Amino acid sequence: MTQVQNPAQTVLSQDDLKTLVGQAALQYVVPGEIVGVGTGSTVNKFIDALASMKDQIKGAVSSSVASTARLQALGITVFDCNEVAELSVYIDGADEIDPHGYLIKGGGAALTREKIVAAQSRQFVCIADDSKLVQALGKFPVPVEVIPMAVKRVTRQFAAMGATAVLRFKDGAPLVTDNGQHILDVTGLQIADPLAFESQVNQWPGVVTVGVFAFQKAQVCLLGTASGVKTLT
Ligand code: ABF
Repeated sequence: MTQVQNPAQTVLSQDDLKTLVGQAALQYVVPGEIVGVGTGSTVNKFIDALASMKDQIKGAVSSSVASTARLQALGITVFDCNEVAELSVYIDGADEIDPHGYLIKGGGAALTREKIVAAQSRQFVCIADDSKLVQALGKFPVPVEVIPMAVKRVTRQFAAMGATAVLRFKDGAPLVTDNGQHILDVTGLQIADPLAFESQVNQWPGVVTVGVFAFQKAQVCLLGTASGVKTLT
């Protein structure tokens, strides 16, 4: 674990911590290549920082309509995922991070495209403020992207394991993801084995993506803390 000091010990807000890690992630960007870019407020800080070196990269592959819009507004070329064989690095946030680099993601409803781009990248660098670090995953409701016609059945399957799945709403209607699906947020889970949990739920008919990133875990986690950026590998 390496740490960038905050010598002045200035009081840093959560937004400051996100800016710190967003800027720190630039060191993982390979000049001349295409960068995989996630979604969320912390990633937005990375995107804003990436603009400072946009002439040193070919462009980006984005994980959401929102990130695509932000990248393009800053003059960064966005490539379709199918145009790129492999990415050197994927930079993305998370809702929970455990000491092994296993993640809960999907609070921003972009989990499916995030997992696709993460899988297409050689290195996944997760950036977050230290409030996201947990010893065990599951306190944050696990997002699960589901085909609309399977919502009730998948809800019953989670109930059978003692968990509660709630359909995510936005503006008074069920949220529709960039892929046209719905999101269930699942509480009451004890995720002792993230790999096994992801495998199990992935197989349920109608499940598009589970918001547990165990098979696509982060190889590096940059955590924004009051004393600076801590690197977990
Ligand atoms: C995205 O970033 C989501 O998968 C995750 O839920 C979210 C975290 O957002 P924020 O950085 O705004 O806390 O990758």
